[in-house]
Amino acid sequence: MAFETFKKALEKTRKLLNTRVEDIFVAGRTLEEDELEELEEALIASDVGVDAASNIVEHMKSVARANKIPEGGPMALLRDEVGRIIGEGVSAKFALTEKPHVILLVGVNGTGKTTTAGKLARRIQNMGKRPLLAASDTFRAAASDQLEIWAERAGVEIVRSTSGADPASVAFDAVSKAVAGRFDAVIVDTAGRLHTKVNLMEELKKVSRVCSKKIPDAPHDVFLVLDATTGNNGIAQARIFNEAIGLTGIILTKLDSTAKGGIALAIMREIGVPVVLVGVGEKIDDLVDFEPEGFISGLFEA
Ligand SMILES: Nc1nc2c(ncn2[C@@H]2O[C@H](COP(=O)(O)OP(=O)(O)O)[C@@H](O)[C@H]2O)c(=O)[nH]1
Ligand SMILES: [Mg+2]
Repeated sequence: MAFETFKKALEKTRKLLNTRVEDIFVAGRTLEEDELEELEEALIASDVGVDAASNIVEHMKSVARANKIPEGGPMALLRDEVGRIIGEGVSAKFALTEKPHVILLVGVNGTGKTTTAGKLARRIQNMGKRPLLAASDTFRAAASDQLEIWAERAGVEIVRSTSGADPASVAFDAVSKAVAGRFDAVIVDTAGRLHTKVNLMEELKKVSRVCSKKIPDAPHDVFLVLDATTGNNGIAQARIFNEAIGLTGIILTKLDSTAKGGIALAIMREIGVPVVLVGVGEKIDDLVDFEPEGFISGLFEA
């Protein structure tokens, strides 16, 4: 089920890639230099990253030179190459390993952090576990209200404070409540931009530090919520957040509304942080596991 949903989310990317790849290889099984150059451009257009695109094409060239093109022709070869790149990369599955398992959601404004917090709460509940939401985006009252709506939808508890309160203190209260109340997970929603002079990264580090005051190895996960439609800018964001606070994974949102789904590959390859979950819509159940097999099928199969 999740596999199919995931594939469906890649529809736009697949259309872009397949149309171009079919045009390129219309001549049949030959692999000429200029065709490969066009393929490289098509891959770059789907945002797999310049580096991955050239790596894929270089490999295809050497296979073609050695006359080892598989039965399925250039398309099958391309699929194998993408599979190889994914196989070489990092991977991780979403799981709760501690009780409570503390999850920090970070990212710039509008990428889908609050929505993802709600979806994640539902998902954890579906696993038969009890999550607690923490509204650590305290700079706008509306941000906490928005999370509260998700808490109601998911039917889970929320810790929030008045607008302007210290984000770290909300996180601390939530982790404390989760320990005392034996919750299974805490999902901390944070701000993407601050309306104070405080640096966002410093603020996030403080939120993280405060969690560890209550539970030494918390937060157990720091997920960057990344908007897939931002393309290469997303890579820059991932790099900055990873260097500043250290990420355990990436949640790639809005995969349903972009033809740039190749970004998943670029992130794993260039940043070395696994894409763990994928947002495929605006509803509470629109969050699925990142599945490498589904990703490859999604890119190449109708
Ligand atoms: N199509 C689509 N929209 C999403 C997804 N995730 C979030 N959104 C939308 O993105 C917008 C910003 O989301 P929000 O959670 O407020 O972002 P935040 O500023 O990072 O907290 C909202 O309109 C969401 O409905 C997704 O996976 N797919
Ligand atoms: Mg938000």
